[in-house]
Amino acid sequence: MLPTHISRSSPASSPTRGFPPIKSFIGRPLFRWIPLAIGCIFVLWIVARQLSYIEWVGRIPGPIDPHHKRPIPGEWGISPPPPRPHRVPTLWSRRAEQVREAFKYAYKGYDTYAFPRDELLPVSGESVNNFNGWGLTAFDALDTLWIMGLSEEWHRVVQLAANATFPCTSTSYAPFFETVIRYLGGLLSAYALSGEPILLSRADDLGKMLLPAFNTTSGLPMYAVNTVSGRTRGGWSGHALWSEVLSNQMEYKYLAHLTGRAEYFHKTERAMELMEQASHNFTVEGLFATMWDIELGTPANTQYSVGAFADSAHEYLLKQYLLTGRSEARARDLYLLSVNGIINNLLYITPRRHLLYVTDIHANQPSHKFEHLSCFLPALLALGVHTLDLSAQDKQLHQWAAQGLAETCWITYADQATGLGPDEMTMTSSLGDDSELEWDGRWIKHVRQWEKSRVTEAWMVASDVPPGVGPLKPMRDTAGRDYMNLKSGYLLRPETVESFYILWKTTGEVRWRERGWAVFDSLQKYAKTPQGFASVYNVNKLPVDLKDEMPSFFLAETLKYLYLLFSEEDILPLDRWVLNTEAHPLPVFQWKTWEKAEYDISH
Ligand code: DMJ
Repeated sequence: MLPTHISRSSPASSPTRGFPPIKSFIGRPLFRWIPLAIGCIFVLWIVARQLSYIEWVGRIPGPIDPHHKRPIPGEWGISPPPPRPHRVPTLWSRRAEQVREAFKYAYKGYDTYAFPRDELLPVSGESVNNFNGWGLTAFDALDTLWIMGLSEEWHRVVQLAANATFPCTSTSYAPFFETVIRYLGGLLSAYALSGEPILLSRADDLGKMLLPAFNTTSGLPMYAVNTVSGRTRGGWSGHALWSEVLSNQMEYKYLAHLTGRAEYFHKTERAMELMEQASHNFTVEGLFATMWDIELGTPANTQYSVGAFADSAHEYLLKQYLLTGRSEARARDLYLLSVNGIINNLLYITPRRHLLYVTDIHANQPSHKFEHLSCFLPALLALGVHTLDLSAQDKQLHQWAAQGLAETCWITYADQATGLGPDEMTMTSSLGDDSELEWDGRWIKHVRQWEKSRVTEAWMVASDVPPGVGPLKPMRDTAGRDYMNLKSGYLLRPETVESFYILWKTTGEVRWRERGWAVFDSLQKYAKTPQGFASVYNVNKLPVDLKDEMPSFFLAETLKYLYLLFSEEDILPLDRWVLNTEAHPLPVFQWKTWEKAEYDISH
């Protein structure tokens, strides 16, 4: 007897071996079911797909597990970045593509070795939590992922953001300035670009959690805040730094506009009121102190700068005016005051090469230090010239300053063995011990002298531009450079290429693109590691020594600016987008009638 489950006609016992001809099946009942079975499988497959789609749309995705198999983009119910246009490639679009590849490379290093921690350590392949531990690089890079059309990475970070609760332990604090410009700015710009509502929702959460920073007698923000308890703490100086006070207005005003929460506007605007009051009482006309008394809301020192402690405050005066549809005249007027204060007091030229630089002054004494951080200033000046209704004379002066400063920022790269720029320099401010002549390097004096001589000695004046503006030639010999590297490292900072980008956009002069390309070339040659890109210890030394850090702003800013500089498309038109100090684009908006009434905006 055969066991019951084996049929007598099973292949093993069948006398017919091999695959029978199709014809022989026609008319047999089993074959007639095959099309129906295929149809059913197809319908089930469609239903299954719909279910998983509904599941992704309908709920917040689960917690991120970096080792978990990644879901396929498209099944997430999150809008993907738009497809990038297919055009005939040009020299510059190919270069933009190479920047995109470099970005992908750096991000992959972060994704592989560091996600969801804050930053990659690109030499050791380790990671570090140095800004709250919420995934800083991912948040900071989010809008660049969108702009470059990297959908898989984009989806993963949106999922991370969707789950973010922005925790602090009972003893930890989130630094207010950095958290606003990097995390909040990152979320808001990614929301503005993609329309993904969950990003706005998280931005609103974070905006609220950081608000206690403003609970001071003056209303100026504290250095850091515990996002859970709302406790705050001051910084090392015991005062508020000017850059920290005035680098949250773009983010909080845009958030106020999107959410209708008036509190956001009022809290962030308080610093603007205090700046206006201070402007009636300047120690040096147009210059705002680098430190502010957190209780009184008044200047706490007589140091003036465009570099560390001050930099982005200058930026936010103009940029919040542009962002809010040019409706807030106070911001514009304070920008013009401050920028004229800079031109009249902080700009100098060196005696031999006539390098134009911006320095800081303390109790009326210029330090003659020039920081890489200050290399954002050419971009700001050029943006002001491009967007504001300035007199012809001011336009010219501001444009010369922008051009000359960007030229110096460039030359501090081009002079070095690596082609990368040092973080800080001491500029030569005298003719040397063997000279009996005094050198007064204040740029505005040289400009006025040059203007006079153009009128009285026109036949002798060789140049169309005043000293400090003309083109410079790179110099390898350190002795004749007119400056010394004080902090010799290149920290992957964006400011110089940021200025190249804005100068290219506003003047159309291709030399800014060429210089950006030279910087990118050096980055590829000297800063690349097997895991990402690293800061360089000494820009004038070959072979290079690399520092084990890849700051998030390298992805948020440096590579974004280079990509925008080379792209043939006008991805972020300057009249529609304003980039915050971390290069996160926010869209220009107009206050509604009720908002103007509520916020007392009259222009
Ligand atoms: C960035 O985080 C921001 O641009 C900030 O305003 C100052 N500098 C760093 C990069 O150098």
